[in-house]
Amino acid sequence: MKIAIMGAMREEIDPILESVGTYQTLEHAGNVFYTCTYKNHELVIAYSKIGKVFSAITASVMLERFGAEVLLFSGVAGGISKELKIGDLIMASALCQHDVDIVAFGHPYGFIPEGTLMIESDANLRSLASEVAIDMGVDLYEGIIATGDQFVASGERKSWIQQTFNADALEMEGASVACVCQNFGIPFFVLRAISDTADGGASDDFDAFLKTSAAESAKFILEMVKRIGD
Ligand code: OS5
Repeated sequence: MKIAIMGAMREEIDPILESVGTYQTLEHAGNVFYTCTYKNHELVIAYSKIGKVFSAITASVMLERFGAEVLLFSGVAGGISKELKIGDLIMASALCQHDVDIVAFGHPYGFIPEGTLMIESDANLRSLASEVAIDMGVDLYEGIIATGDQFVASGERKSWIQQTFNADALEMEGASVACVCQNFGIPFFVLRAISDTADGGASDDFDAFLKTSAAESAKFILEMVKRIGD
């Protein structure tokens, strides 16, 4: 199967590239795409750069130009739920855009006409992930991930996102990638390991835990890849 694996930052895909062996590189549309064969699958791997616009470009290219049949996102997130500690893994049940605001026209926060407030990730990939978590002996949380073009480092903003969207974690790319996959009819899965708790100390924690948390997420995603199609 042709599988796309993407992250937003180089640090989020480096552990994947280090594990897959040899790969080819191809530059297109402002990104470098890494292709290889791994466990009988053809992989295309890339980091998009930060935010909704760059991640939508990368996801679109992976589906249109590289013909990916499934897309897995691996990276880090700010934790909202008190249950989530730094290093914990969360898979998105559904994703939304916390920075969409056309409430002046009577729409709820996050809603765009002809779109959906929440985009659900693929149920089969989520069940596979639950099995992988049991076999790896790791806790895997499932919940709503809220995406926006903001690095959230404020308790006030974090609470608003929690209350408005019932979100458990937040980041800057998941919902845009989900939107691309929904529109192309491609199954997708978003996994994030917590790097910070999106409040006053977020930037320091992010710097301290980006690499270790990204590695946790990457390791899990590669275990999933090994079992896709079994
Ligand atoms: O991709 C962005 C979203 N990621 C998830 C995340 C998050 N999102 C929102 N709020 C939080 N509290 C979050 N915690 C984790 C992580 C990433 C956040 S933006 C980090 C930007 C850090 C940075 N800025 N400049 N550089 C790094 C240096 C640099 C230089 C050259 C090329 C690339 C980076």
